[in-house]
Amino acid sequence: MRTQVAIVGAGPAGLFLAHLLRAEGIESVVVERRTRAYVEGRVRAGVLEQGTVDALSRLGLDARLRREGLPHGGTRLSVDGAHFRIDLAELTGGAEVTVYGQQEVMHDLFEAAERHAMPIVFEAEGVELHGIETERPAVTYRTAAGEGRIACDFVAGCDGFHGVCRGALPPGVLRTFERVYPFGWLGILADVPPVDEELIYASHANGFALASMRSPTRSRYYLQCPIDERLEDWPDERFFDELALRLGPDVGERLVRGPSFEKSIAPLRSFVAEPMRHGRLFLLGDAAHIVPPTGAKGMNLAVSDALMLSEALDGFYARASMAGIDGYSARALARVWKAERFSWWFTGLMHRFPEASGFDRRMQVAELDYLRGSRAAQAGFAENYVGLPLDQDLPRRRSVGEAGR
Ligand code: RFL
Ligand code: PHB
Repeated sequence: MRTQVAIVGAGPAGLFLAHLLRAEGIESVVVERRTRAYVEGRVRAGVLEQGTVDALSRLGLDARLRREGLPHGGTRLSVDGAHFRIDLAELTGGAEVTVYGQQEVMHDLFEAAERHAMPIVFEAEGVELHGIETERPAVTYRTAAGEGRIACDFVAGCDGFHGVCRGALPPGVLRTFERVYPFGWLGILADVPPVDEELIYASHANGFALASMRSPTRSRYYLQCPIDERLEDWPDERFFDELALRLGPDVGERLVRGPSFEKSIAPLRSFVAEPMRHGRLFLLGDAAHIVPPTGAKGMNLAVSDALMLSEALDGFYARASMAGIDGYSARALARVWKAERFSWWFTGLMHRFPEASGFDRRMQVAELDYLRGSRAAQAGFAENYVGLPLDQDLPRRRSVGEAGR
């Protein structure tokens, strides 16, 4: 098989890239280790930045999102039960986020891929990259049908944190930066109406909690927990009791309880691998960087990487320009590091750290109080939360200072 771009991994980074390339008339083949049902079934992200929604619109893949997605013009923060709202739309000149699960995004991307007969090889084992330092790289794999080989011009490594592509860079090229947090998020899904119309991020002496949702009838709730916690120790009743406590009495008494149908613990990590390109191999999404989920940035970063790489490859194929390809890593990393900073900062502000002293807690509470009372601080939060533009020095909307004039 021969194509222009071989894409390893059919998560958000890989499938967005395949669709963006198709829109530019560039051929690709996607190679995925799992089945479509498995990839679509993974319960993960819930919040789409404006730029992610715009990308789906440009691809003509936003019909269901417009019907079922929940636009949020604000988000709530809670400190030991006292709440305040950050008006995202007002502070950013009209930007919003949209609550629409990663599962729904994946479903829409797979449906459209099927409609357009885009080639995706599922259940591909033993994926290996070859010749990434040459102009003729290749990807090989095994399926039940036998051995496969894709000869290509470029390889896009979209295979997530545990994939093989990052490891295909020669030793000594890659530098990695990492912070592992000493806690996890225990998350549940339940078919009960969400406790609030907007998300509530709660900082409590017992630890962090998040009240999120998937639809007007489906809630997604999270509790900070020790990383070695056992799911069996968290029956639904205990989960809801603790959630109500951390959200505080006003909100806690509105909480509708119901049986969870998904329960899992996710570790929290900040991680960046540099560079994001070597020779003819590019890294995108979780293959290159991980953020803790506190800022809801992970899937959105996968999409912005795909947008940047599709522009770079369009420059190569349409104008024989190497500029975008040579600039991809630095351009992507500039945005990645800012999202890393925001997610790290928001995680540090909201969570209970095992080694934290009384002084440290007072610092968190003081900063949250400052955020509650300062328009400037809220504007900085809002600008990051709705998503920075692809290139920050080229503003795509009114600057924060102009908002509300
Ligand atoms: P993915 O989604 O991990 O997809 C990688 C794909 O590659 C396949 N693969 C391979 N294929 C072939 N050969 C191999 N050797 C392979 N190895 C792996 C895998 O099967 C998979 O299909 O990476 P991608 O595309 O970079 O997308 C990243 C996002 O999925 C991730 O960042 C988000 O889910 C993170 N995240 C959130 N992001 C947001 O933007 N907003 C959120 O609200 C949000 N909440 C979350 C989250 C992640 C969470 N967990 C469980 C980690 C909440 C949670 C709890
Ligand atoms: C979610 O709904 O899964 C979600 C929402 C916001 C976050 C992280 C996860 O910051």
